[in-house]
Amino acid sequence: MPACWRPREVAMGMRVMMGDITRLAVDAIVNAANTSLLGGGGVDGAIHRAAGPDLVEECRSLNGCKIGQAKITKGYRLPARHVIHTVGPVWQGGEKSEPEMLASCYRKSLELAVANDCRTIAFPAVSTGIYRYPKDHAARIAVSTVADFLDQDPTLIDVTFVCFDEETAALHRAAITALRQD
Ligand code: AR6
Repeated sequence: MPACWRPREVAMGMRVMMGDITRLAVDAIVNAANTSLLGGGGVDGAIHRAAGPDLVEECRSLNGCKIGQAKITKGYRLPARHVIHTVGPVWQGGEKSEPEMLASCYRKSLELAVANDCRTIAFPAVSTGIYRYPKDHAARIAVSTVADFLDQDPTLIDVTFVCFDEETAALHRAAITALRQD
């Protein structure tokens, strides 16, 4: 495992790592996509670049994806077997169902992972980049939604939050710690 991948916290089947999600050899990585599913910037751009052009070809056949939903493809040149594309909400102040939509992204991605026999899944911090969702709120939603899911479905054994910056990693670790203290 490259030195940049530093496991920081393991609790309830969840761990936090710093690093580039395109490097992870897990059953499924999650992409923070847009409704077209045809690529973009941020982690979406990185995933498409690493997977190669066959990924966008398969994505074309999916007819897009609604906010809060998820669709699955193969991983092509990625070390991950699958990519689960989910579309997070654009932050508009928090009164436009953004929390519910963000939670739905995590839940639907996990449901799709289980339905496709994926036992290891890695998430980026959906919506917290170009879509401007406040990082602390998003981390709490991510962690609590995944924890609720794992409580109900122990078949999905390993969930990794792959954070691109130390602040995001610290927020995920803090959210996991807070959950343990409940
Ligand atoms: N590995 C892990 N995390 C990453 C990586 C990477 N390689 N690259 C960026 N991040 P963003 P969004 C982090 O903007 O806010 C695209 O154009 C990043 O630091 O990728 O959901 C889509 O097509 C941040 O913490 O996604 C949509 O149009 C997190 O990933 C739009 O951006 C999410 O940032 C989606 O915006």
